Amino acid sequence: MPSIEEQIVAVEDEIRNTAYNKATQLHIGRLKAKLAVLRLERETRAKGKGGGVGYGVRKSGHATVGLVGYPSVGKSTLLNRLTAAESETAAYDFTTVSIIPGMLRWSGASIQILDMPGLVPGAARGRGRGREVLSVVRSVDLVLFLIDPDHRDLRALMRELEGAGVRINERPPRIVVQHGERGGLTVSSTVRLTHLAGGMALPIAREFGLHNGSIVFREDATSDQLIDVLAGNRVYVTSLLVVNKADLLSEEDRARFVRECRPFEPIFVSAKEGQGIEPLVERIGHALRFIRVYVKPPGRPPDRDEPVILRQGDHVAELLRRLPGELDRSFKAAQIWGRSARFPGQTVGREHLLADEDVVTVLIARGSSRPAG
Ligand SMILES: Nc1nc2c(ncn2[C@@H]2O[C@H](COP(=O)(O)OP(=O)(O)OP(=O)(O)O)[C@@H](O)[C@H]2O)c(=O)[nH]1
Ligand SMILES: [Mg+2]
Repeated sequence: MPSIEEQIVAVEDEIRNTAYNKATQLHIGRLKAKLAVLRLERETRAKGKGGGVGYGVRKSGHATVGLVGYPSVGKSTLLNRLTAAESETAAYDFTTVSIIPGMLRWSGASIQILDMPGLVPGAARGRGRGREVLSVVRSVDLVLFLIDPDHRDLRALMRELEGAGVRINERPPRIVVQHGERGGLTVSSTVRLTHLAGGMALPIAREFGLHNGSIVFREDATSDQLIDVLAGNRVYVTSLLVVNKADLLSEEDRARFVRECRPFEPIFVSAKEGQGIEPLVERIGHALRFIRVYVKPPGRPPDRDEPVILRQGDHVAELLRRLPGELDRSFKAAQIWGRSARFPGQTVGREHLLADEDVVTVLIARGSSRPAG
C-alpha cells in the first residue's frame, strides 16, 4: 500500500498529465476530490502526531497580517521597517526560524504584523518550517506576499497556500451541503449550472463519502468550489502583493512585474532604503477594511481622538461588544450621525450596519446604572 504522500503525488501527477476537455472534465473533478480527501487525511495524521499546530503566536491588535515569501526576499527587513520590532536579517536563507510579531499603527488601529520563516515549495508536506507557517497563515486577516527580483514566482507561492486549504482573494462559494442518514443524495440549484451540469456533482460528493443528504447551489460553482465546501476546512484570506528590493529595479523591470503579476497590482517597496512604505501602509489599512466609529456621550461632543476601530460589515452589535461595561445587556437603542444614518440622529437597533466615521450615541434602558457613551 503506497503511503499517503505517494498517493498524493500520484494523483497530482495524473491531474497534471490529463488534458482538460469536455470528455475528461468529470474524471479530473473526481481526481481533484480524491486529492482533497487525501490531503485532509494527511492533515489529520499530522495533527495526531502533534506536528500540526504551529508556533502558538498570540494575536493582538485590531487585525493580524502575515508576511509570506521565499527565504531572503526581505520579510524581516520589512517588519523592522514597518514596526519597532527587531527581527534578525541576513543575506542567507532561513535566517528567521520562528514567528516574530511587531505592531504597526494606522489611523488609530493597531495592526499586528507577523514575520515568518521563508516558505519553500513542498511546505505543505512539511518542508522547511512550512507546516507551521501555513497554520499561522490560516489564522491571519491579511497575507502580504513578498517577492523580489530573484524570487518572482508568485504562482508557486500561492499554490503552496492553496494546497493547504487557504483561498486567496476569493469568497466562500454559495453552496449549501447537508448530510443525511438515508434517502440518497439530491442536487438542486437556484441558478443554471455550466461547470457542474448533468449530475457532475454526484461523483465528487461520493469521493467525500457523501451518499445521503442534499447539495444546493446558489451560484454557478466550479468543481474546485464544490470540493472546497465538501472538504470544509478552507479559510478565505485577503492578500496584497509586495515587490521588495525595488531599489534594484529599473523602470522596465517594474513594468515586467506589473505584467507578470496580474491580476495583482504589485506595491513596490524597498524595505532597506525605506521607499514606498507609506503607500504600502495605506494599502494595508484599506485592505483590512477598517472603519472608525466615534462614540458621543449624550449631550456632549464625540470623542474624535479615540475612534473605536471596527471592520466594514460590522453592526452596532459589534460596537457594543467593544465598549466597556455591560452595554450588551442594558442597550436600548443607538443614535447615529454620519454616512450610515438616513438622517442625522437616526435611532437604530443592534442590527444597524455602521460606516466609516459614523458618530454613535448609545442609549441604555432606564434603570441601568450607567449612561453609556
Ligand atoms: N537591495 C535590497 N536588499 C534588501 C532589501 N530588503 C532586504 N534586503 C536584503 O536581503 C537580505 C535578506 O533580508 P531578510 O530581511 O533577512 O530576508 P527574509 O525574507 O527575512 O529571509 P528569511 O528569514 O531567511 O526567510 C538581507 O541581506 C537584506 O539586507 C531591499 O529593499 N533592497
Ligand atoms: Mg527573515
